[in-house]
Amino acid sequence: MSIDKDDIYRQPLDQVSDFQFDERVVRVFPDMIRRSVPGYELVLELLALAARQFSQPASNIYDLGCSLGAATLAMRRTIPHSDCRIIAVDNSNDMVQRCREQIRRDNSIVEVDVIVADVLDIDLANASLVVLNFTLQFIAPERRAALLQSIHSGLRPGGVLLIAEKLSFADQRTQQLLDQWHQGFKRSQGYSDLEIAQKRQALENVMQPDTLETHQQRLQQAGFNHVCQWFQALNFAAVLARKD
Ligand code: GEK
Repeated sequence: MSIDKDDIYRQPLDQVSDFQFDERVVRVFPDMIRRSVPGYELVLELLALAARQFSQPASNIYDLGCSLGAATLAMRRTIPHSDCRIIAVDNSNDMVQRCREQIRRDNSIVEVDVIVADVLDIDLANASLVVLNFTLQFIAPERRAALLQSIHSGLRPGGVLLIAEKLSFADQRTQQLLDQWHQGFKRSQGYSDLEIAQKRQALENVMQPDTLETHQQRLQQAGFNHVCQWFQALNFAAVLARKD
């Protein structure tokens, strides 16, 4: 797939509407996420290693909010069990169409189903590994706990959930400092101040980050026995939650 450069917010807009994962975003998505999320590529590399370590024979691996399938592809290439199946889910039809093309071009053995669905409507079963790679932040906050409970009940014993997210911070100084640092990261990736401001406005009602403490507490309440942080770059972090 040829990757177009993200120029969606380059020109001044009369009105900035809410961000949507539509055809326009699909076209530039790989460039957009790499230039917006510090450490995105490293997280993918580590997900590939996680798939090697945590996938269990004859189990399902879920990639919830799969976009173009970057995490699915990374994991597919390292899962050592040919009888595993990856179920990749996204509620954007445009994303899923393009994701299916990407998967078709890859000839790894593990089977992949790419499904258009809301992750809140999925019945997970026989899972050894579930990935929410920068997806939970787009789910309505009041529905996040129920989603984690349903993931917990769909996991096998020893199963693992990996969540990567943008964080918010209770401490205002930390919030400001990391926000500014993140803006500096985006500038260094070639985004102008106007692009940064318009994208931020578009995401305001759509993406709602939680604090690390909220993530940890909610995972424990959902029944996970072990929760630990495994990554942070500026205001982006990732946690592992394991079911005994
Ligand atoms: C990656 N994981 O490249 N149900 C299903 N999908 C959803 C829902 C929902 N309720 N809400 C949002 N999405 C990917 C990156 S992007 C992160 C994930 C970002 C989908 C949405 O359509 C989009 O494709 C994805 O979640 C979030 O590893 O753009 O920052």
